[in-house]
Amino acid sequence: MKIGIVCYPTFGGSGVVATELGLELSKRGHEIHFITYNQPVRLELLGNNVHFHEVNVPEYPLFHYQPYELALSSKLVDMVKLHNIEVLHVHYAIPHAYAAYMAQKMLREDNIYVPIVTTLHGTDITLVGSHPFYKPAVTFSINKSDAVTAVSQSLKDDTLRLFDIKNDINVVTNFIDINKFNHDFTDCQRAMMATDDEKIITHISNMREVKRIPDVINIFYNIQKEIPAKLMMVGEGPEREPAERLCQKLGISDKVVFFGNSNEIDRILCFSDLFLLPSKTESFGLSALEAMASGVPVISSNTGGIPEVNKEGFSGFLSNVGDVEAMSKNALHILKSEAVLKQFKTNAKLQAKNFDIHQIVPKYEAIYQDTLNKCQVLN
Ligand code: GMT
Repeated sequence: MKIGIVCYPTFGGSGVVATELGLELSKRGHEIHFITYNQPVRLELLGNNVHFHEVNVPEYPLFHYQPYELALSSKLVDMVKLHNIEVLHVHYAIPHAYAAYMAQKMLREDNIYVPIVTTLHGTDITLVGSHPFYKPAVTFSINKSDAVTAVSQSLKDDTLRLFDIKNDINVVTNFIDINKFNHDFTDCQRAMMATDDEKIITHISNMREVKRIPDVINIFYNIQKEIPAKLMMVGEGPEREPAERLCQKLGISDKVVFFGNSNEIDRILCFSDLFLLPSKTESFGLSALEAMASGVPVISSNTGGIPEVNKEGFSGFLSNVGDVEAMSKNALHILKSEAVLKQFKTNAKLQAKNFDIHQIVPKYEAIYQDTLNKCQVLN
């Protein structure tokens, strides 16, 4: 199949999922066209089956807001015609599903019908999409998509609760290529980060308010009072600076490393002992899955789709949002005993295997084929 993928090309989870999906589909013989404003961060290899088409939005001083949706829908029309793209898979309702619908309408004028598959990732539903300013457009775009998927059952439930949805929503969970996280542990370079007796705690996110970064710091503060430990903070975002100030205030700056955005997540996870994800909400928690695939147990909140990923008492522990004390206690329970830590590491890896890419990607292929079959009736 010739598949157009529209996503946010940044370090967010939706862009990562879209990129990994495109790469795996290309390995399975499909021709993939990424259509977005930058080359996606994890898209290193372009080749015969993987193409990137940049959406340019010319700056025009008259416009207070530059019309990205317009540029995207025009680009989609051009690329579908030029490359005979058969299916458009848009990640994120805002504004991608909306722009794709306009492209579909324009193409229809030329008797081309290209189905739209929309994948909902979370923030497009729970945080931004349900805002009254966007809600009618998001509802419309979801209802007009030829197929809709959500990355967890929890996100599907939220979407049905928050919007007036007439379409079916398929749950197709996020996934992981387990093999990519099968490290050669001698190559971990752990010694660069901590001494042998120190435990390494890691948090990865785009450091927005929803990630509850002060909770991450406070949990670590409690941990390091009882055992030698270091904290790895990976990612960029508005909460990074306040977090650095909090570390100074608590007197733990020398134990906390702020990496910024990194393309070496697997290397960092390779030497980590525990992953913290105390988010206020999380449709899935891809970073937690990546940690688990690296054999890193997860201390998380019990919100949104996280309980579908992190299994209580098996791959880690889950607590109520904001319950720093419980999260600290659970973290110490895992970290204080080498035997317990070893068991949780093994379990984390086992749990991650339930989300192996080879089980999930065929589900998307089936959905594409289904929309194409329906299209043939229309054409
Ligand atoms: O919250 C993020 O880190 C970014 C955000 C995004 O839109 O890229 O992530 C959302 O999609 C990810 C991939 O499906 C999920 O793993 C995250 O849980 C989800 N974030 C939220 O729901 C807050």
